[in-house]
Amino acid sequence: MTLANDGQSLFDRAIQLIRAKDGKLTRELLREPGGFGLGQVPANKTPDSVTSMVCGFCSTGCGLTVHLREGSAVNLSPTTIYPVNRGMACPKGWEALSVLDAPDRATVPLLRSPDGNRVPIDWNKAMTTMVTRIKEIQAVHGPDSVAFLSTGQIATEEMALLGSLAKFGMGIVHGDGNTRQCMASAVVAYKQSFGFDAPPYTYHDLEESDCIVLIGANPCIAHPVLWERVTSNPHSPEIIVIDPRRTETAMAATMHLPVKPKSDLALLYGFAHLIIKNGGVDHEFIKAHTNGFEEFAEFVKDYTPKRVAAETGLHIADICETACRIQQGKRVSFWWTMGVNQSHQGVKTAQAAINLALMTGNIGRPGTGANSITGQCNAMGSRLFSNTTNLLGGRDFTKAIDRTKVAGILNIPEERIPDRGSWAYDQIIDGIRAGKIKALWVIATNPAHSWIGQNQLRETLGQLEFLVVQDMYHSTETAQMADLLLPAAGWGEKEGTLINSERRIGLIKKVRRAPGQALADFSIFKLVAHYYGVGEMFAEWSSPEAVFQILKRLSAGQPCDFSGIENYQTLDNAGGMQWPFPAEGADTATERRLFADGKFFHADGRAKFLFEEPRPLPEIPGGRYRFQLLTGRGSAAQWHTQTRTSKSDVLRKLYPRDPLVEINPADAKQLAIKAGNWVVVESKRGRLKVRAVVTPTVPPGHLFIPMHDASTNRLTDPVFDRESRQPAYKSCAVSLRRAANDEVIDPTQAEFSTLKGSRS
Ligand SMILES: Nc1nc2c(c(=O)[nH]1)N[C@H]1C(S)=C(S)[C@@H](COP(=O)(O)OP(=O)(O)OC[C@H]3O[C@@H](n4cnc5c(=O)[nH]c(N)nc54)[C@H](O)[C@@H]3O)O[C@H]1N2
Ligand SMILES: Nc1nc2c(c(=O)[nH]1)N[C@H]1C(S)=C(S)[C@@H](COP(=O)(O)OP(=O)(O)OC[C@H]3O[C@@H](n4cnc5c(=O)[nH]c(N)nc54)[C@H](O)[C@@H]3O)O[C@H]1N2
Ligand code: SF4
Ligand SMILES: [Mo]
Repeated sequence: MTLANDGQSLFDRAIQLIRAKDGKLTRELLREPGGFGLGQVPANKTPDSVTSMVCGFCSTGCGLTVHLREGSAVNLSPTTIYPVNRGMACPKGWEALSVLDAPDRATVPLLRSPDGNRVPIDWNKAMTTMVTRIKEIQAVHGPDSVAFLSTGQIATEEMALLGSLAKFGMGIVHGDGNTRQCMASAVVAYKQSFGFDAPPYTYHDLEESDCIVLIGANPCIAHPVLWERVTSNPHSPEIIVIDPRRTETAMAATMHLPVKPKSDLALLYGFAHLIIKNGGVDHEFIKAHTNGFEEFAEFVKDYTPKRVAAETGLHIADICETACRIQQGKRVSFWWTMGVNQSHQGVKTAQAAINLALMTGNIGRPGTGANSITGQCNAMGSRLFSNTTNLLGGRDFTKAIDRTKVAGILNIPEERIPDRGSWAYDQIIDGIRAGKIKALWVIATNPAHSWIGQNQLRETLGQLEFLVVQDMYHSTETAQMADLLLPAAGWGEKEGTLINSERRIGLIKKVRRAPGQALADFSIFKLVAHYYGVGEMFAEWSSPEAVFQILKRLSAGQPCDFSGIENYQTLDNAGGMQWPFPAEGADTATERRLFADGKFFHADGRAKFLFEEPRPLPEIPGGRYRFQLLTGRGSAAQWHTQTRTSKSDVLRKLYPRDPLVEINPADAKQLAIKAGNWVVVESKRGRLKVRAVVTPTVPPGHLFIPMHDASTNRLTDPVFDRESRQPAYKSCAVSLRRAANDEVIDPTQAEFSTLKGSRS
């Protein structure tokens, strides 16, 4: 990286340290108060007590000790005894409090008046307006003309209340969430292969493996504390990174396979082929615990190293060497993130990783597993309790027995529970376009930045009769489009639980007052229930902790059973607890993995081998659009659409000031592009102007643009995995050229890029 920006060089230095394999420097960097210029207690604000809670950014779920003065947070430091992070945090965690103080916090409900201005109103008017408009629209167009988009970034208690209120209380049929953008492929893959959506690992597995295979994952940037756990592995593990880019993680690996984007499926089948051929299969495990291996073995016969090399662009020798290292490993773990899930064939690619773990018996033992790393702080809570695709507790809306069970637990009439799941996110958007959905309620997500194929999406949102946005900030791209904005409290200003990647349930607490009239999402949902006239139905849902008790009942008997966790205090004392934790016979170890007994969640207790032929890329680079565009996380200091992270002075210094594209030096030379030049990147759908970063980390013919700039998704191609309906953000065809002096690409790009005031 060669960016003329102080923040970037500091960040580079941080990354250099993170790369240090012995972990010592990393630990110092991440733990040292003041290591990032953070952590000092302001002189006039000496803390008088501390409390701890989990971080509200990523799914790692680090413990943070919050320093309080007169009950209000003045500072924080990573919790040294929390089993996840053991005293470490990344820059976002360190800065979690400062982003709460931003001047663009939403402090009062805002209603768009007929002249287009947004007018402050009180909560009574906000609720009356919301409920009246929604009821009017439902009366004219039917109950399913209203939909909601939820999130993986609020507490489980909140998302369960939202999903239950919307579906059982308000008769809304369609609701989805930003976890569709993120986790859907892993969810479907696990459900089909294991019988339940259950990431099987504990983070300790990163320290126990002798071979760690990372597929489409860049933990140095996206999960820095998990990377730190890798550096604490005492077994000198093989670290195999499969990523088209030579990422920070790839640089630290023992082996990097720069696959052609979306050719992972062929590669993983190729490994299976070689391992079978070379006798590396665990027949005993396969026979006792799986179905479908014979068919799978027959299927991968065609995936010879020669074919795989042709399809992946890798050398035959590297493919064979990697298969050999996987075969030789005694404790091999396979980890994947968005490079796998965000693909037109994400489910099958995830299952190809699962197949490798199953066929080599690398599951259920320390240091093994087919492990999807989740993204948002409560993606796992949303997978189980958002009540969107799945009925509460990982159940099925279409099964009468599941509906009866939930109706019984919640003491509601069974006919209140819809007998079908929601439309997926893209189907909801299509529904708006087709005029079927007239009102949308968006909670803690920012689709007007993060959704794929942005120009089309913005037009579609503009078609709505009524758009309600519930957010911490009034300035997000989506909030600015809202007819009604509901000001929400954020992390640190409310309580509840989050579930991290390793299934650990952790607490968040109220350590600050929310600004102005902003309310916890929980309180907003309770208000909506009251004004809608269904408050009685949620009488028992009186506080987050009361809802936790309901969630326990909903989880009982399910694979995610945590009915044995008594209450919040128990969670607090234990430093978070992993599911399962049933009322009877729970394993009380601090770090636990699934499938130690080889029993999976299908009725016959067996896991399935699932596979299909790779399908071609939906948009193949060529002609005018000869570059392949990859998108993803740009730095450890940036979070998604930057509504939070752009509000911290410290974090702003740690990432590049201007939006950027990474270009291979050979391509840059050919197009006479120099580092720092403004360039234009264009797809069939839109174009944008960004600064060139010339770096060999991207292969020739490829470009990488971080997702944090609002215009990135103007380029992306709205295609979806057929099974999971997850958007394929990580591949489309684009062109590249130098921008002419003072070239203005599109007047709206400025609007897209500067909304957050982050580039002053
Ligand atoms: N700092 C920071 N951390 C975050 C987030 C954030 O916004 N900022 N977001 C959180 C969330 S919600 C998520 S989901 C995670 C995402 O975490 P990651 O998935 O690790 O992050 P990405 O950068 O989106 O993608 C990972 C890698 O996939 C590679 N890739 C692209 N296409 C392919 C392909 O076809 N095959 C393979 N093998 N690799 C490919 C990209 O080059 C990229 O390096 O991060 C979480 N952590
Ligand atoms: N091109 C491209 N696009 C991508 C991706 C990619 O790799 N490439 N990755 C995708 C992935 S994996 C993800 S997860 C999505 C993320 O996409 P988004 O969910 O749209 O991104 P965030 O910026 O996290 O948006 C969260 C919103 O919730 C608000 N918020 C935070 N806390 C609270 C709270 O407690 N209550 C309320 N009411 N509001 C709150 C924030 O201010 C913010 O506006 O982006 C996706 N988009
Ligand atoms: S790694 Fe994730 S959970 Fe830990 S401090 Fe950073 S953002 Fe928070
Ligand atoms: Mo995500």
